[in-house]
Amino acid sequence: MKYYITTAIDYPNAAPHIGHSYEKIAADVIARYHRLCGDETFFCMGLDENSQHVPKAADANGMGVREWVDHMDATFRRTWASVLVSPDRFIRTAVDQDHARASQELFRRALAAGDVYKGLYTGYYCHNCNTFYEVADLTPAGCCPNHQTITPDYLEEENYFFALSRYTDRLLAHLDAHPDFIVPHVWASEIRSLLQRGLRDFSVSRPVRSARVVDGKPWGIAVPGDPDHVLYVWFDALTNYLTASGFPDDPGRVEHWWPADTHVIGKDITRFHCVYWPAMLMAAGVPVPRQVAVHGFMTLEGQRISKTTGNTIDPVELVQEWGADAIRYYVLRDVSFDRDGDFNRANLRTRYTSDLANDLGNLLNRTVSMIGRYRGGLVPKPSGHSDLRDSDLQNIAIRAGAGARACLEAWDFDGALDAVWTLVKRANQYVDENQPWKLARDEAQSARLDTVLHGTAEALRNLSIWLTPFMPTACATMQEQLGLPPLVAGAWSDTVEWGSFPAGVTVGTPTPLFPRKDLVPGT
Ligand code: ME8
Repeated sequence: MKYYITTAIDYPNAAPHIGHSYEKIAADVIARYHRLCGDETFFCMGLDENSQHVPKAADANGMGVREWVDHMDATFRRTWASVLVSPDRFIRTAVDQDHARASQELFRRALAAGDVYKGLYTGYYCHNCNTFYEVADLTPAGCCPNHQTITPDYLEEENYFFALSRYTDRLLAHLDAHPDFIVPHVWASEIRSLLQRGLRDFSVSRPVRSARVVDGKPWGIAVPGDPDHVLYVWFDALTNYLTASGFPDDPGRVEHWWPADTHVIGKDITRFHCVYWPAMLMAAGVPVPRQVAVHGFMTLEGQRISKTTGNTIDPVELVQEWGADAIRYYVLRDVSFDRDGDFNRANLRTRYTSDLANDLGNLLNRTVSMIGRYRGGLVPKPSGHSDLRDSDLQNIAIRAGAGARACLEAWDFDGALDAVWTLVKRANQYVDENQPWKLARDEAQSARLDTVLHGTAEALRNLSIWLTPFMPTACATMQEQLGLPPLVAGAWSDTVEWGSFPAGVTVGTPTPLFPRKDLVPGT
């Protein structure tokens, strides 16, 4: 099966913060999960460069616009690499020429279908979220409902409009026919009520005179056949998902990858993805994506982490302190996908120490050490004699793997980790109950010791597969210490066979997976 997953493309007006990383890590985990299940996976991310607030950010930072976007590109890529997020394509909407072609072709098709027309726009426009508002949408103080502190500009301008009002019924019918189009379902209900209130047409262009001129050209993608307009930035930004599938240059590639399987986005941009985007595609005669997965916000002391508020946390610094695996684990363990959640340094420290260093790291360390000490480093064959403790370990392992899988399919990351941790905990108990250090002193218990060491190694083998999407480096280290080869695509299905740890392999040197930190108060 193929699996095509995308994230929102970020505005490069400032460096990414931990909130942006949440979305990218979540999508990366799902992409890695699909690869592990043997799916041919394509993961796309990028930068939304054509917004007019990007040149403003360049000015504010004393840089030329091109220089600025290149600098932001390097900053974003460095950040994603530091949290081990690895897309197959990273689109830059102001640089990649195939993206300009895709956006213009989509516009042409919507125009040819009679769904794009010229008209006069009057209303408010927030330059930070690039959203058109009516007066009723603004806060009592006249601010953008999204940004709260920014006052949108009043505009009267000739624009091209997209006839969104014609799509209300088709979009409602699409929701009815595809109950999992928007997950979690709470967002589907919200979009449904928005549709039921009726839709208004929206602008899909801005006049060239409102665009910044860079290298002699207006910033933005030209409206085909009309030099006086550039495309509304959301029109081109949404099209990035289609660009990456090969549209319009490579129909065979589009056929293979499109429709996208999942767009992963934050809750502030559902209207664009669940209303505008499917309608734009319907107008152009292109299939609608299978699913939009919507996450909540990461907050700091209850307030949304945002560039506008300035309460940002740099993921790169966190990684330097804790390591990428621990940060990936922490954000998905502590902040549920379906709601807002606070970033909390004390919780990060507790999770690191208790879940990672004590529970998981210690299980690996004691297992590899005991195999070294009692069996000369060779993983023994189980004896054939097993008791209730062994079958319990096996049952919990099977339930944990199935539970993790079901949760990942449902975008429930903390549920998946909870499920996996039932085995981490049970395997540690299994060691405590069986006391291999006592068995090792009694020759008559040698077969039992073999079973226990093999069972524990087997639990770790499974854990190292299920946790790979979350903690790829730590899991590669686990496999290395267990003497196992690196994982191959499709490895997840192996775990159905409990007990398949290859006896006779030589374990590596036991080294702490998550070294205990000297804990500095207040960090
Ligand atoms: O919206 N917690 O870009 P953006 C979790 N360019 N997610 C957060 C967050 C937080 N505190 N703050 C932001 C845009 N995000 C457009 C997208 S897609 C065709 C165009 C998420 O840089 C936000 O919800 O403002 C969005 O999904 C992504 O980061 C990019 O936000």
